[in-house]
Amino acid sequence: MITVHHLEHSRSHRVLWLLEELDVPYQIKRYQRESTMLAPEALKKVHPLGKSPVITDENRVIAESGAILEYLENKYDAEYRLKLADEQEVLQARYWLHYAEGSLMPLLVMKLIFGRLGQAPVPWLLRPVGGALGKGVQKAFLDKQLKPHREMIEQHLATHLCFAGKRFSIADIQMSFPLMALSQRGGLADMPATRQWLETVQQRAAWHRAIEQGGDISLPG
Ligand SMILES: N[C@@H](CCC(=O)N[C@@H](CS)C(=O)NCC(=O)O)C(=O)O
Repeated sequence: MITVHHLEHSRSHRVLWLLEELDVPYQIKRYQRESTMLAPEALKKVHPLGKSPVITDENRVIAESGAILEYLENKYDAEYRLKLADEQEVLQARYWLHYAEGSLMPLLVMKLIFGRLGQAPVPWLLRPVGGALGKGVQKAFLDKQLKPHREMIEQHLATHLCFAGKRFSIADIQMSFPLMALSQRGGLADMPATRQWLETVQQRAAWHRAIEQGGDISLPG
């Protein structure tokens, strides 16, 4: 039986979502975030980094959401519910699967950190300086870095139904998390096709079943 080590409000929603899409039985082991928003120490007993998602299946421990999605699809999608056959779509899906965590999320995590330099746990005396520094780095560096990403994603979704092309795939599941984070950290006002895509995928029955199983997902701005 697959066990999903599920941290609340986290990337492990992706794994629950895929399992629901594939209708594969699984069990959830739940973890609450600490007051620091970090994962509890208990997750380090499953995998040395102590991050979520991580799954166990037949004595295997698999971490990294992209690797987990690929593993589950290869092993449990014999019916090609989401698996792609068209070579061009397979290549596109692979690009977005890796891009989500390799290129986009690091900038969004930096935005989260620099956006908090004016808050606890930064000592209160330093918060005005920290806040100003954080805003400056966001404006001068991060927002500039993010601009071509925003344009590339919007252009892609304005001309394709899904990240792979025409068919919904694990690339859409993987991209959902950074796009929810982007919507909190910069907004999607100038990205109408991306907003539309997000609304559409969030209407899928399996998305809702994953929320029922794992709890709502709200990401900090
Ligand atoms: N690249 C990894 C990132 C894993 C990750 O950072 N997960 C976050 C939750 S969204 C986490 O465990 N945060 C708690 C912590 O860092 O202690 C993946 O895609 O699985």
